[in-house]
Amino acid sequence: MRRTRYFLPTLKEAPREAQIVSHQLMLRAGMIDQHCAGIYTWLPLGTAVLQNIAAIVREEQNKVGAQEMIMPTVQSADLWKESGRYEAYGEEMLRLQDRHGRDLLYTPTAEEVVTDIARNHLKSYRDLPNLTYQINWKFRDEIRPRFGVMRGREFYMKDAYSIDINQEEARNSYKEMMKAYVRTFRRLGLTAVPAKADTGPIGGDLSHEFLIVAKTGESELFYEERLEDIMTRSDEHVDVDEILSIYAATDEIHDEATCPVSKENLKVARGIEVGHIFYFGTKYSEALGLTLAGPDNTTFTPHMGSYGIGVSRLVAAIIEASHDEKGIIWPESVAPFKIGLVNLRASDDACVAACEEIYKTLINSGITVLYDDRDERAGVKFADMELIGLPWQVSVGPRGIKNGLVELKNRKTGDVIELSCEAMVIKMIEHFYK
Ligand code: P5A
Repeated sequence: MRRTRYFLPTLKEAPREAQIVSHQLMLRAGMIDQHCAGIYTWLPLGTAVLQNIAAIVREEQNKVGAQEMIMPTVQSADLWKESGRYEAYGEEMLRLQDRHGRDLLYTPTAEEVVTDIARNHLKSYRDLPNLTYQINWKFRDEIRPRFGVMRGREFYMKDAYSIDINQEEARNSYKEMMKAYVRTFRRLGLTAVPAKADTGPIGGDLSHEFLIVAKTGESELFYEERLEDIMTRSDEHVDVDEILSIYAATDEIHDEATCPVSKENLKVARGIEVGHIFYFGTKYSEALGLTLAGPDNTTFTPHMGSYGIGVSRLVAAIIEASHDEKGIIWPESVAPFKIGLVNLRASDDACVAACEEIYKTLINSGITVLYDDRDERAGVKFADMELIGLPWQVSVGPRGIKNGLVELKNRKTGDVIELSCEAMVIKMIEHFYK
């Protein structure tokens, strides 16, 4: 993408309303535009990151056998009246009416719809297990939307739902989903702590929150320190039983008096909740009358669970976990472009020719590039590149290019090397396709 053609409205200063660094940087980097309280437009750069995160979440869901579908965002209130949550959800639910005066709502979550689909289409125990998910917009009329997309009113969530024959099978689904979560957060370059949690309005008796350790986190977190190593291992293999055996809890559950971990091994931190999983048994299947045929002419009520990831919140959480005083530092897996190409002298024919050649070659190799071809001062271009945090920067200037040399900088380490155009291209291809 050429910067002269790209809609990227970067700002020198953060607007005053932004209190936390991720909100400031998302506004300054031209990722989002506030529409009204807690509701945002995702501009092209923000959209690219959001979709890269969603793609990783999707791949890991598919890997454990979850099947993607898309449920309605506007739902009939009748179903929610049946489950009892139309009243219970309270002021957070956005209620609407159609032209016939029928009650509708904008979905804050979708347990009711999934249970309704199951009662319409599943017949017997042979149809189980059933594991589905969607990645879709939700609305919760938060009393205090704040910190940008961290706590929005409209937000993007991955929500998965499991339906199983009994409690034991349901716990297996819960563990499979946990496996997918560990892999997902590893790929996003995050240290996520799975903590025992309260179930709130979703209900149930088994629940874990996944929290990213960050000073600005809204929850307090207590965990055994060795959990961090396990959560950040780079391999595919995940031992869920091992993870479940290590202590971690949010402040709602943690009790100093009964905590099994010694003071020296217990870490206390603040965390951002980026995922929450629930096993709630027959709460919704009973309320909505979902019964299936069992073996030998019996019937039974299936056991269910639901599994959320805050995809839009993750964009902010990644920035909280990965930035410096100059701007964002994207993990390669989610970066909106892998490489930023900076032409230091747009009026120099040799620089332009070299940039065009590099740009073409990298793009033809399947590597995403943002090419800053503007007629701007080098300082302005560098500041923008640091701000938007692409993992690699290639700069082409008149002095170097006389000898066929360019500079390659790693945004995270700050390391800079000078090398020929060809060597740089080969190094990048090897790096991204290793
Ligand atoms: C699980 C999936 C649920 O809604 N039902 C379907 C269950 N869980 S949850 O914990 O309430 O939400 C799941 C994740 O969504 C993110 N989230 C938000 N992100 C941004 N702004 C909000 N206002 C907001 N509310 C919830 C969180 O990451 C949460 O873990």
